[in-house]
Amino acid sequence: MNISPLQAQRLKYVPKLPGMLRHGISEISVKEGSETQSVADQKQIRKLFPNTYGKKEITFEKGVNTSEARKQVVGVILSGGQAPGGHNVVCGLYDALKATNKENVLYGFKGGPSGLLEDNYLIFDDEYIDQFRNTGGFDIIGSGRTKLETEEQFAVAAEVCKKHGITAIVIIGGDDSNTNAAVLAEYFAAHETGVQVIGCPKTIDGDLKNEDIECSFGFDTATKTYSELIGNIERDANSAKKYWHFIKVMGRSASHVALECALETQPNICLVSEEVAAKKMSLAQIADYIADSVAARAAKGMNFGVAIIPEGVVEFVPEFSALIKEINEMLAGSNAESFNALANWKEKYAFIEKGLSRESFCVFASLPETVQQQLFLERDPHGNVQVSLIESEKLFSALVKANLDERKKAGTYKGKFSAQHHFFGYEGRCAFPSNFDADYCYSLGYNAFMLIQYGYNGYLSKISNLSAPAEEWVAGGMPITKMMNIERRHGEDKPVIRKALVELDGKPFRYFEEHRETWAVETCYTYPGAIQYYGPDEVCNLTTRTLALEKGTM
Ligand code: FBP
Repeated sequence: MNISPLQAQRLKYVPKLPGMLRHGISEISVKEGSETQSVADQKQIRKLFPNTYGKKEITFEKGVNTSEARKQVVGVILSGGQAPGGHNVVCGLYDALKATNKENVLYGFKGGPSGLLEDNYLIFDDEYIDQFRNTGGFDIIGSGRTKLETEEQFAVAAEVCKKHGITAIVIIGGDDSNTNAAVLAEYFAAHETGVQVIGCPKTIDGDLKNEDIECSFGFDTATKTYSELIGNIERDANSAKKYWHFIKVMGRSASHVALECALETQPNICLVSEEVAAKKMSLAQIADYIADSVAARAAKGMNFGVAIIPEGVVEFVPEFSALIKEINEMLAGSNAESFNALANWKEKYAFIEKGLSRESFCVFASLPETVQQQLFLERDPHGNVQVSLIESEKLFSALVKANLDERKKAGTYKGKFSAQHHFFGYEGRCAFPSNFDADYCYSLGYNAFMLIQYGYNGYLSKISNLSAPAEEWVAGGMPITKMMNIERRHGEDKPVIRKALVELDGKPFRYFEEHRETWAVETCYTYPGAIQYYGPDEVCNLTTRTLALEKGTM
């Protein structure tokens, strides 16, 4: 096979399990804790999940394995965006399943949840799975974004499970996919199918976390990959001393990725969307804030810098989200056709001016023309503006330039401003998992099988105490309903796992807040370098700063 030397070495890496799962399958016993309640809206959630609500949290420990000895046929699905370590979840699941009983079978449904609905699968064996150990990507079975959410889909899923004698489904996904896992688990229980559902917390965005889930897998590797690149750019900036780099990093909604990268690299600026929303900052205020740093550094002779922009920030700017809402309404139904039929941008611009309120048109008019046009390019299947396609790194650098031009006219700024733009997203989602993600993911998968073996349904595989060495990690499970509340989605009240945004009174943000004024003016860059897989513990078994700060180990 044609593989790189690093991949050849990584295939041999033996992921570390929590101490309590290291004794061999026959010595893993379960300890039940107390019954659980959903984080909010207990009455409604209980009503919606009569069969799976209120179950007990559980922990595994050394003892006699008392689980029922029955043949297990498990199906696994990778759902949503790629995150480093997904292959190891599958490997851990497979190894625990085979270690329990050689006759057990693992199905992999291909291309995401649609693989289950279309009965499109492969059956894992040693030879196939061994090629994917400790590698990045989801190509072992592929992933997809089909949502498993309707009764019709659940009925098809039940049929497919029945056909293959499947006893459990493991869904590896983010908050939405695990919400759907909980609904599917309830459906299977209500219809007495005998099929269990277990979820595993995935997403590079880091927004699937709560008091039970310390972090989602993939966040560690993705942020380390982006931080390496940002550190390299910082060093380039500090060498050439002639560019301001505007770097957008992934994270559809929450700013955990941007914040973690800032903690790792100490850039001059990092926007945090949650703060922008809390302070109701306008585009002009944000531009002014960045321009202050540019001007202060220029006054010290430093016409260079680095600014990190979270992918989702524009949606958190109140005036911008109001503009998007108006555009969506303006182009609803057949209006989109009339708009598209207009001959040129000048005519379109006049149409837009007529259709928007005065406030929104002012915001629109202040945008660079490329960004204005991006608002009308591709629309999502519901006809809405796709905010992720807006090049916010270019938007902010253009607004900063305009701000600096004004300062120049007023004689308050004499520097030079030349910008470079970058977007780091897909670069990090399929990197070779760091040792942390390789170990964490393998443990999540191994643990998911123990939950299946002990008969749990509607649980999330939970590994905690993650800032300690793997030996001290704690393995167990938590009912997904515990993480749910009711939120308004598409005009309806829906039970969903609460998304974790950056907490402005949390330790990671507070640390950033304490240092950012200095970082904005001085050059305090730190250069994390590439992820290390071999070598001293302090470089190859590092957790994220976010986790270290949250757990008080930094
Ligand atoms: P998940 O929430 O499914 O893990 O995906 C997150 C993410 O990587 C975001 O950071 C990004 O905005 C989005 O996926 C990109 O999606 P796509 O892969 O469909 O372009």
